[in-house]
Amino acid sequence: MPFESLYPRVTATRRMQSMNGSWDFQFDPESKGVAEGWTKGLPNPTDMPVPASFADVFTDKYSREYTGDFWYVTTLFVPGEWKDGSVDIRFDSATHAATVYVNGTEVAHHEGGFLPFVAHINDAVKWNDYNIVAVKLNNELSWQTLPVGETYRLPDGTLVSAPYFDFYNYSGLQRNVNLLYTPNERIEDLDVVHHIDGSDAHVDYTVATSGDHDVEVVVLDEDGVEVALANGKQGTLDIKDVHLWNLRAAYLYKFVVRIKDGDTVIDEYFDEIGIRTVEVKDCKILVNGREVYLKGFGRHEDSNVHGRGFDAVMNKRDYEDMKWIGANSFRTSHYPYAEEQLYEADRDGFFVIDEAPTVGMFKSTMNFLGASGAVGNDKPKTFFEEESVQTETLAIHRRTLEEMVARDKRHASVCAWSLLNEPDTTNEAAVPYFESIFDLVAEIDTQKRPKTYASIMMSPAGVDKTHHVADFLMLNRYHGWYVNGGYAISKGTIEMKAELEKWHELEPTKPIMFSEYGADTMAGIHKLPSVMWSEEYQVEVMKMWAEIFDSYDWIVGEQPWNLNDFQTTEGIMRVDGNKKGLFTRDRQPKMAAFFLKDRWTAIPDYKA
Ligand code: GCB
Repeated sequence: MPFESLYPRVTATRRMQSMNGSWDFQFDPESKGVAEGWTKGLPNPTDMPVPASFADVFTDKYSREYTGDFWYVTTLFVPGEWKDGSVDIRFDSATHAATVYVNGTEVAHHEGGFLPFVAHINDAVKWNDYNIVAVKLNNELSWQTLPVGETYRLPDGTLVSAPYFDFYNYSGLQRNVNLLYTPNERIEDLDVVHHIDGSDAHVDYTVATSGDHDVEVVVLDEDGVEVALANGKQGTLDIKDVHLWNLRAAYLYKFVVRIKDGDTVIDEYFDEIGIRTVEVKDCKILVNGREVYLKGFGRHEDSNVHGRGFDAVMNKRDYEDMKWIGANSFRTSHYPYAEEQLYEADRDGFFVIDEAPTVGMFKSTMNFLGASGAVGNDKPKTFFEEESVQTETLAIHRRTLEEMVARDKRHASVCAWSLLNEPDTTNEAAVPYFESIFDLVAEIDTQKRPKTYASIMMSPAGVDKTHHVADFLMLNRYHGWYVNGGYAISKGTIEMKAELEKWHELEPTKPIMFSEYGADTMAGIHKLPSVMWSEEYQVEVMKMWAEIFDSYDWIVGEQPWNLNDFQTTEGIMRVDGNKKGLFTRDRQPKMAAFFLKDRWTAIPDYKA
């Protein structure tokens, strides 16, 4: 699906009309919408803003917790002058599955709630006229959805989702929706691979188009001065005295691609691209050949009332908070974030570990099944021993990775891939599955970025069967919270160091970073001496981990959980959500944020 991988833009040849705004909305608990003609209008709609999650705009619990089919409908005027080109609706995401209809005709179906897709609508539209666009969504969870979970019925028949993951199952049209016009002969993809050669760079590029005309690629620097030019769908751009993209010191070139017929421009597309290399070597992560130390966070796209709805204001604040505290990186836990977030990371020089929506692949009380009290934990087999996981889920996972790499491959900020969060790696059955997805990404990512997964505490060194596939190790560990909490915190240090030394013995050349650690902390609870949940205790937990990180030079980064407090399914382990944020849900710092600011602003982004 190359075309949807291009972030939509207006250029000399492309047009775009936002479809954000107020749509008609209705739940369809009996899944009767198609049979009853809802594709042409909803019988009893309420209005719903796009983009947003639907859950938190409602005041009743049935609506917030709603699981099943639901519909969004809007009226769309399609300009007649666009008839000579391709007209498509691009959904930046639709969570988790969507079928799109135009004037009652099905035009697209997509599964997976965190990556874009397009509906090609030329054959279904009335030109220069009003059209009805209807989207039937579904937010049920299963072992074949990413993220993974279950859906069950209450005695009265109400469907309930039981996430195997610790964040609220927000859904809906949560990102931008745009109507696009592109010429029929169009640019469909652009791929770049960077090589640094002294003070110069060579960029190998490949352009995919839907036709045979010549392609030209021009590179402009930040002052708009042309610095390189090449012709052909494939080639190399030579950039003299290159300004490299570096951590917290970004530089972006504008790559302009044109399909030309003599002097006539048939199609034009551009992207802002940073030039840098990333590799893992001798226990180090190197950006442009220089050793980095990662300071940052696991995050969520989550805010009050908007839920997971795209929120440019909150995103901006998150970047300002991360800059204030001295961070240089984050992980898109636990799903690919909106493309606007990656463009911001490109501009601000953040090292992003881009994570697939592959979370919940562990059957135990810690996968938040227990926390939500929803379903039993009596499964005899481990996750990867289930046949449907090795066949259907694997196929879906592979397709999702293809979509994610296609969308995110040009971003300088995307420096590594996380292919799973906390999977069950305790059993050999995980091995062929992991090899399949890691080999796939090695093949399709032409920049050959490092690949990894976030390891769960129940699968420590010696138990984990899959670490051989990872280029660097990422550990999620909760000493000081789920184990060895409170007064026993010093025991956590001893146990963690013992595990780390075992990891280093097993993988003596692989760098290790911490992708999660932390403590739930209710902002405003102060206690002397500290108790768990107090702000003082979160500071102690951060200090305990800092001492561990500073003990080994093969530890290459620290990303506490989480940047902000965030919403989860209700349950006895969560007080209106997960409170491990260093900032509150409204983006104000807790005490421990000041400790991290002091620590991180004293640690340089590059070791040398
Ligand atoms: C984890 C998960 C994360 C949870 C976190 C927690 O290991 O990866 O999604 O929110 O622990 O707070 O328990």
